[in-house]
Amino acid sequence: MQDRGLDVVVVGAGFAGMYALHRFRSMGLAVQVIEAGGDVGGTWYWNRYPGARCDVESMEYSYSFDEDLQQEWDWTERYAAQPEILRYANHVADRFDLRDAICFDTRVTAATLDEARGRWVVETDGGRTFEATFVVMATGCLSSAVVPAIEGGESFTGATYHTGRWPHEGADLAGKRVAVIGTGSSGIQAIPVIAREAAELTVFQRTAAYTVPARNGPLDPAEAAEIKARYAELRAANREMPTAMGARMARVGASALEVDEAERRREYEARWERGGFTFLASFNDLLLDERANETAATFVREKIQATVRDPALAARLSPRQIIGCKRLCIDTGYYETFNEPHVHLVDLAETPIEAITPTGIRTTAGHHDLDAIVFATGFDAMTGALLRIDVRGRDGVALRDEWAAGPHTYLGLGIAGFPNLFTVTGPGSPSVLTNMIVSIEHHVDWIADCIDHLRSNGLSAIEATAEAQEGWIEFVNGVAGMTLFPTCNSWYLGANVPGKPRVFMPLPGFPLYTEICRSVVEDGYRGFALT
Ligand code: NA7
Repeated sequence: MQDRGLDVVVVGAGFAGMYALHRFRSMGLAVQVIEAGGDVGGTWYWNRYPGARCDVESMEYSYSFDEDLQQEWDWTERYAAQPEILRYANHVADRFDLRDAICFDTRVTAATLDEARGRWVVETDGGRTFEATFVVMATGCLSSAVVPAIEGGESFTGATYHTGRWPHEGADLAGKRVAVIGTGSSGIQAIPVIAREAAELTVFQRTAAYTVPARNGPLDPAEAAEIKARYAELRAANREMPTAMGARMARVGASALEVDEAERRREYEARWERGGFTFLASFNDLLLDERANETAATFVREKIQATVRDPALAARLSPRQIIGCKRLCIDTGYYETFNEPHVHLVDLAETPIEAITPTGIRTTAGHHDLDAIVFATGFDAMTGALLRIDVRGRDGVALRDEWAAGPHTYLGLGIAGFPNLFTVTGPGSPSVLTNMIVSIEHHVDWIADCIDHLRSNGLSAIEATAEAQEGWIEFVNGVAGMTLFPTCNSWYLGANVPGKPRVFMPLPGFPLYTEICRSVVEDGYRGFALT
């Protein structure tokens, strides 16, 4: 079966795909969304692990495009848990009647440009094919789960789970001997919750992560009302923040090295007590200057030592890398969990995993008998979901080949050789370094305005030029190189996936980026060829 009369195919029905559908449809375009999951929600559809929660505050992690929507929805907690965010996604789908344009349980396998006809042919695993003028990849930055290849991985006879593909019916871990491999955001959220039900919990840590208390709790209705009363103003202020969030706790212009030790401590302590990402906004040079960064890192290590009773265990849990270089984690009771007698830490730097066996995990120090293994091992970030699709542009060139040495885009929106194909929050844009929903809305609006521009000027195609693309990559590398981000083995760099090219993928700094996108349009889509 083939659907031919479409203007746009959108791949993915997460927050990006849902807004794209709504926005494009309200312009009168014929849109089809294709989604691998059984319903809307994207990352919040898949990540159902115990403790799953957004690390951006709920009043900020929500759409701003519709005033009535943002006024009518009431969040219950300061940080929304996965079920509540999924309810929100469903509410949006119902409210804007999105479902009838979404083809669920269907994975896009290929997207091929038919150059002669100026159409994209999109193939799916269900055998259905779609044809459209534009393809918008709303495939998510963290949607391609990675289970590491460990010897004997298939031999384990107990239950295995990945946090990013958690079973809908849940996992019964009560009274079980459970391993969690991985201590990124997912592991750090899941570990305290799993510890409450497991008989024994063993955490396998490759790199200790920095985590700051969430101080989650019921959302104060007075605070929510106060935010809603001036929502537009707050959203606008957030768009002026480097990470597109946290304007309410901004501190502008102070270097950690300009103030004395006592003032630094007061600032860190206040933000530690408030909880959340705002800790990294204590001073403006924490991700620019190693000495400044070390003051914040030392503060957190001291907190770990004060929380974890066994000093040797506290030392193993203490990270050494730059704080904020990997995404800062936000936790509820993470370090405290390690004071429980049934919770154990295996430091893989000291005793690496040798193999998974039918009954557990063997390290160089011995065997751990297990009933269940939870992989909290992350994602093939930013490019994984895109490259799983066989995307072919001009002359049949495969995106997989084009990106063999790392992703090349212009603005994280367009790719030379792939006309009329857009990436939402693609590599080369701020994306994962920001509040994702703000970046998503910005990209969808930019793409919508672009399509509108083409239509109203009788143009049929837009394509990034190779020169603009090369210049953009240099620019992104240059900006990233001025920060401390490239100094550690993060998934921003692709370092967590063996064999993946090490390229720093997101662009730090949301306001500068949006300003560039605006000026590109103002200059008649500078760097794009319009035909
Ligand atoms: P992350 O942040 O990529 O964390 C994955 C964790 O798994 C991290 O601690 C990794 O250690 C560890 N890992 C990965 N592979 C292995 C192997 N082979 N052996 C042992 N340990 C391993 O993913 P999350 O799901 O926690 O979070 C992703 C994002 O979702 C997060 O940043 C938020 O934006 C939401 P490593 O640090 O690589 O040494």
